[in-house]
Amino acid sequence: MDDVLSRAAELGRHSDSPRNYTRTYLTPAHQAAARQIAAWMREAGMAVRVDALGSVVGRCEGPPGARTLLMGSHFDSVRDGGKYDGVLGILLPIAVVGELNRRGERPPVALEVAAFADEEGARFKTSFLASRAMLEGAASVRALLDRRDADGVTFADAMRAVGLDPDRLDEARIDPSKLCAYFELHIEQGPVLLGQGAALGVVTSIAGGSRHLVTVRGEAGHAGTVPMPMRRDAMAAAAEMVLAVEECAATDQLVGTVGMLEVKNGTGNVIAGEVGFTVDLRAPDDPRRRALEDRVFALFDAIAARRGVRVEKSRRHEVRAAPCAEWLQEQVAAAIASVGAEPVRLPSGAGHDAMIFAGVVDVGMMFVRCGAGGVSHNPAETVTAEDASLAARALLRFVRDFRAR
Ligand code: HGY
Ligand code: MN
Ligand code: MN
Repeated sequence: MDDVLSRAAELGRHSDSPRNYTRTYLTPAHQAAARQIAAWMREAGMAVRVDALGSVVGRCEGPPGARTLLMGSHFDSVRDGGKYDGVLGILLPIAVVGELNRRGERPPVALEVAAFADEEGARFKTSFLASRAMLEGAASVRALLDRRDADGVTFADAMRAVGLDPDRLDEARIDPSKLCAYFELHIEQGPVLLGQGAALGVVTSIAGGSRHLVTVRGEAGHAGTVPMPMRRDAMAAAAEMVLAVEECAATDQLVGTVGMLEVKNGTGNVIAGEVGFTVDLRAPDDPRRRALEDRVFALFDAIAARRGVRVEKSRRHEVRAAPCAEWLQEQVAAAIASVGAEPVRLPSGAGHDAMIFAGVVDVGMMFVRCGAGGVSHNPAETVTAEDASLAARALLRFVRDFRAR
């Protein structure tokens, strides 16, 4: 089958930055990657379309009247990320469809491979944008069109710049009743498979998450003249809140992350008047995540009151925890076992487009072992050629033996 890792390396050269691998929504690098993916889909014998949000979808017909197994993942990235996050879940299904066509084999159902244009949301602070739009159309996107990126470009203008029309968002919608399942192959992005000496895993569930933007407002002042007890220092208050996120998540054995923090008009000799930061909270089930949110935000209010600053929290994104259907787990496990690998079952701490589909169709996921200690969202992210080849063979078997329920 196609050499997926060399294709991942080739796609990795399409980056917004010459210094690292960063591919954000609708940039020139993103569009070059989209064209390359479309070309590989055509080479594999698929009919290809680009949807209203810029996702690239390849289709391989199945038996007359058969429903569709949708396989997919994303081809945008985080900043300074790894080359396999999302991309592997696009390239491996393309390789499998190509192999079926080379063998002259018709799949048991129709197959579609979706390369989602935006999942990480790094450019416009969106999340799961492209998969949401496939199911919700304009309803999930229209409110984002005025968002601006770091250069002040609006989401709508970024669409127009690549020939997409913000007034035709609804055309991205698909009819989920035509799907028999959604399947996503992804690197694990963690150390579990590595720790168990397993190359492939069966995902049992996907942790839910929420992301918040927190703004702390104190009083800017002169670093040399304001006595410490008289300060309403937004930076010191934010720092205490950041540590509160870490402490609450650790205590609850969940995960909480502050990934971005920005001081408004920050200057070395000025007491910070306003600080903004992000909070990302995740849990295997929604009640535990909401309890964590409540604890964290109650602590923010107490810290703000004690320090005489104001704190505002706005929820920017929330996605519910999602189960992987048992019948799909069984078929994924059988495919992994058929290539001589141990089908280790594990939950996903990372979010995936599969969560968005879980609301309307049964979803399944297969993980591929992450090298380098299981690190991801980091340029050190890696997959071995052996594991990629084993994943391709397992995926081929999964597709050939697939039985819709
Ligand atoms: O944040 C996530 O879990 C995914 O990488 N978007
Ligand atoms: Mn990611
Ligand atoms: Mn991903």
